[in-house]
Amino acid sequence: MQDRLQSLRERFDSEISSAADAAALVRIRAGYLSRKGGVLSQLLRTLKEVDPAQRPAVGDSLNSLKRYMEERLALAEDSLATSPVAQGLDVSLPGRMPPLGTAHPINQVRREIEEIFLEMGFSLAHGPEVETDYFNFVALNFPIDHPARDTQDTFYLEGGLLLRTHTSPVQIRTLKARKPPLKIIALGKVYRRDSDVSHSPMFHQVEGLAVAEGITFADLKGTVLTFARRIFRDDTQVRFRPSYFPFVEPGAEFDLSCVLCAGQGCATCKRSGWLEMGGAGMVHPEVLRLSGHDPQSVSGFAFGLGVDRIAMLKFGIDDIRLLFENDLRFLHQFPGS
Ligand code: 2U9
Repeated sequence: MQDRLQSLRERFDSEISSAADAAALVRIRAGYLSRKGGVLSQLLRTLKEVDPAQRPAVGDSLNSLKRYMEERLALAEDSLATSPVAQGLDVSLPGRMPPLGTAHPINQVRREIEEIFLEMGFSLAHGPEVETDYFNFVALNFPIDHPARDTQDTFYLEGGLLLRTHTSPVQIRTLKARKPPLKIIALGKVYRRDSDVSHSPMFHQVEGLAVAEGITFADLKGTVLTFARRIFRDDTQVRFRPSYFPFVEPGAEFDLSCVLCAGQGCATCKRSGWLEMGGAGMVHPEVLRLSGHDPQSVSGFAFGLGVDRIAMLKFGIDDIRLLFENDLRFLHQFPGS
């Protein structure tokens, strides 16, 4: 008898757990507890046929099973009555999607650039945007009367501080703190007093620096070409033109074959087939010396390019200022990731 009660309880439990609505509960209640056809009521009626010695124990078990079933049924009926579905919620309605943000186009390009240089063995370096005259100019071999130091071009702050005009101070700080060999890139915001369709007072630069024994201009050319082919198209060509920057010698500017017309000539490259991309060179011996390195035993290359310009070319944006107005109608056009 006790075994029979146990299996009855198990069957009841499984029916209760799978009961989906009030009608199912009514059926279960009738099946087990109704006076006429309920299994338990029938069993209670057969109690008088049980051996009198076992009758009290069987009676107790039957009654406690009955109480158990009544409690569970009452609980199940309660929770169905208060469930959201019982109160009219339509669970088949489509979900309300929360608005998701996306990375700003500059940050999308920034991640791509960092990924490429990390794969080439560079590590990322960071530094402050508020700098001293020493790290921004002196350590980079800028003469005291260089036009970039003019208050017309540089944002000066109180206390002899300034907003960095390039990311080069990050490389100086790294050069002073570490021993070669080192290969770093610094990508971040820089500030210059300038504003038109192709200049914003705040813009983004990426600069690379490699210093070790035996570094040559050929290493620089290979690095820039590899980067250009990864970030734009894999048939991109690079050309270097001699130029001057106080912190490199020899210095150069480099152009890429137009990423839109592949050098055929179009409106973007002003029919020339080439796009000006950035500057580069071998680190000036004086810059190495000022940061505590012997230019006789190590050499280095460095390059710099504008991140915003890369983003504008990749996304077909013709006014740099659009990137910094935070107009969602503009930003939504670059869902990226
Ligand atoms: C150290 C030594 C040398 C980084 C360099 C340039 C040339 C350059 C501009 C390109 C367009 C900046 O974004 S832009 O406006 N950059 O022309 N940058 S070489 O040279 C360094 C940097 C750090 C210690």
